[in-house]
Amino acid sequence: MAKIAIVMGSTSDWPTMQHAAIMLKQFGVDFEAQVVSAHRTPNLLVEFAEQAENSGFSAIIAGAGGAAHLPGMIAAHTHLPVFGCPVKSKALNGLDSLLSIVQMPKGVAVGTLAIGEAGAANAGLLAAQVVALQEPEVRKAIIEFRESQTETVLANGKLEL
Ligand code: RP5
Repeated sequence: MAKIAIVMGSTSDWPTMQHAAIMLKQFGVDFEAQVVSAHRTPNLLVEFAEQAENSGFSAIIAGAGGAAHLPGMIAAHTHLPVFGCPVKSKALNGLDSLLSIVQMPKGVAVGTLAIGEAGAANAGLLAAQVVALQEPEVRKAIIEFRESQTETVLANGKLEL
């Protein structure tokens, strides 16, 4: 079974990044989550990214805040798909994180998600969709999730004063 790596710059990113993990768990996709900091553990970053494919990961979700180099640096050291999650920063509310992650120069790709919890959850969903290409059970779980989401909206869409 394929598995997904979730990495983040700090333990302080986990309240956001756990939403990627929650989504993967919901679809029955295995994952491993760990702190890998571009600034504080640069050697670990290189080692992790270079070994990620051999370690059995199908994609990497990378979340960071502020001057958020982590997703781009990981993408530079692996051929796996990398999904970047801008974590809300204290000073600039995550706009700094978003711009740091999204503006990758041509030739090295990071798929950038929204700032914060929604982006992390959608990174989990996207990574599960990658796994679903090979795993029929995961594909089925994603289709059921989407159908149930649609039904919930349709059932609660009428508004009254
Ligand atoms: C980044 O710096 C991390 O991704 C985190 O979002 C931010 C702040 O880290 P801490 O000072 O809370 O450890 O590297």
